[in-house]
Amino acid sequence: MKLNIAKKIIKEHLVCGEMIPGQEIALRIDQTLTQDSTGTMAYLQFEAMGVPRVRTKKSVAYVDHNTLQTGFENADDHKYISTVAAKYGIYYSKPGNGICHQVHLERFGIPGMTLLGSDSHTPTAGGLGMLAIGAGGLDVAVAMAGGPYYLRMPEIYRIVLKGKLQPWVSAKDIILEILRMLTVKGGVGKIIEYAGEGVETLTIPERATIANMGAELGATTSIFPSDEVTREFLRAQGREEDWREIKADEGAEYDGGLEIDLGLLEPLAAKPHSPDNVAKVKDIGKIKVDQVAIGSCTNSSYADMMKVASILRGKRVHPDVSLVIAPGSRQVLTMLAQNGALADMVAAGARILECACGPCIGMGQAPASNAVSLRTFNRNFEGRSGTASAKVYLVSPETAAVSAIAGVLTDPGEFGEEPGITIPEKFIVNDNMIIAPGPGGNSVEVVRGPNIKPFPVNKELDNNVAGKTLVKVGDNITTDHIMPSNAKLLPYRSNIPYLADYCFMAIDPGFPRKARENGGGFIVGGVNYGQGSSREHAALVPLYLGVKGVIAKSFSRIHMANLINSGILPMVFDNEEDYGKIDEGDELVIENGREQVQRGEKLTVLNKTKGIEFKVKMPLSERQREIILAGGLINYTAKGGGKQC
Ligand code: MIC
Ligand code: SF4
Repeated sequence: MKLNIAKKIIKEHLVCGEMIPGQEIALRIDQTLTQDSTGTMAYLQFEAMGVPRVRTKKSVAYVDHNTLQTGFENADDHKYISTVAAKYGIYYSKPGNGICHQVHLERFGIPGMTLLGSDSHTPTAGGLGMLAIGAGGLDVAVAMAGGPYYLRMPEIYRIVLKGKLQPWVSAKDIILEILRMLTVKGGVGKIIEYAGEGVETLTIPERATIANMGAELGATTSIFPSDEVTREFLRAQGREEDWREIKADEGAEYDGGLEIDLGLLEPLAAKPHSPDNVAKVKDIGKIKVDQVAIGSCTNSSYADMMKVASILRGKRVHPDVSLVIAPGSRQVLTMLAQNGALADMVAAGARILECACGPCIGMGQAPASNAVSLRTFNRNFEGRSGTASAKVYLVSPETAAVSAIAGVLTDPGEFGEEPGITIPEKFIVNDNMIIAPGPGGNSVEVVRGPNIKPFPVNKELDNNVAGKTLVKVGDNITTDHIMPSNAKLLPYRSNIPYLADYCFMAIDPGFPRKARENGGGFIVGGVNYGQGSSREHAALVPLYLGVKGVIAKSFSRIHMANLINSGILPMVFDNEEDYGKIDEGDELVIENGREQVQRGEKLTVLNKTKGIEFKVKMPLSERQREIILAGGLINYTAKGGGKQC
């Protein structure tokens, strides 16, 4: 049988199930990654499993999100993660070493392997030909304990890249064009596989930029072939032995696809407040810019930074613009420092930030009120920058740097000739901020700070599931809406009771109070509910507040899995029109809910307030149904569940 790349890797890792789109499959996981804002919770859950040492080929714990340390909380969490890592055989990447996805690409990613990460941008490693998937922390904890990762077999969607990019057009513009075409829900249920002669013209960091923002399409993951370009990248990282060729068989089949002529693309920007709200930079016009932020796991590679430095060399950042730059890893920063590019940035007036997520997750650098902020990042959801009224545009590093000088949004083509940059044959490799695990075990004491609180665990599903509609929201609600993250809240990722007061803060600040007063209830949502981050806090916090179910028009993949893992019913309107028949405050009842779930058919929900009934679907596998009945994955596993298919 002729196989595409995704199916080749899935086949090699298939523990059970068949590669039929929509059917549940389970995959053996070779590597895991966590970052600190989801990692603390993932390791608490891993510890609860009582496994003496991780059973993956390699597990890495990064600290890159919560690095502000405005109080003891973050530093305590870092200590907790580093001691857990030492005890259980996990590599620990210290704060300052870089953003997890950039460092993983440089130092650990291996073509053909599977990677499960507690961060939605884990697919970045797809640029290297890895099958890299983002998941909730609990799923990653299970993988560390040696369990397989369950998912529905995605469709494999091929994007053929033809031709070559014009000067000043970059990988970011390719993925923005794809987002324009497919929208933020266009990738749901799909693995995006890249093919065509255009792929050979893209470096690994460029491929990684594209794979990274596949998360914004809602895709399960994105993957590129592993070819001579991949080999060169690994050689430059001193890891040529990790290379293996992976390409699709001639005549391999796909479930769908599209073609893009790279030569026709122009610099693009995603306008506020969605990554798919894309237009040509020149059509948006010369809007005044207040802030430019360059970095994040999307665009912080050596080449990206060198392009920026070359544009800034000998120039001055516009007096009205604050330009902040965060190189993606210490490797990148070291190389910029050694070749003088860092000095060019500083001389032009850039503010240099540490190698971390920083402003991308609202950890500092919140823009001024109503400010326009151009960012090379991947998400521009309303309020995510830390300033509710800010207008964030997502652009390429070239557009960002040129606009920082001009003070207005500018098509980089206006700057003149594109500066050529050369990529060194060898990158500077210094892994002394990565602590390899020793023998671990009882010789290591895990240090827990006072901010680490127990995580909530659900109880078995009741037969009568009833409660009020606590909130009714629209389409494309993100996990940033459900459980916001910013410099004030991120330190509390290991403290669910604290976070609970901020659930749905931007949409309905009264939500936590209503949930408490009513002893929990239901959430009603629109299309693509829970898109964005992998944070399981967007399920754990509602669980803590007593939420029993979410009824939506459709769900994003990771959030739906997190709801199931928490034992919260994820229900899909059988008839979308019924969405219009529920109002906030309506009393909903699922009579004999437990039996209905057991029967596995459509559930009947009674809207007692309006005196009407409607049907909802629960598109769950038998295993997922059992998890819901048990009250979440932890209970299911404790009760002897976790059967291997
Ligand atoms: C994000 O970009 O939203 C994050 C912060 O990296 C999240 C993880 C988190 O919420 O901790 C993600 O993408 O999964
Ligand atoms: Fe960090 Fe931003 Fe990437 Fe999330 S999207 S991992 S916050 S850099």
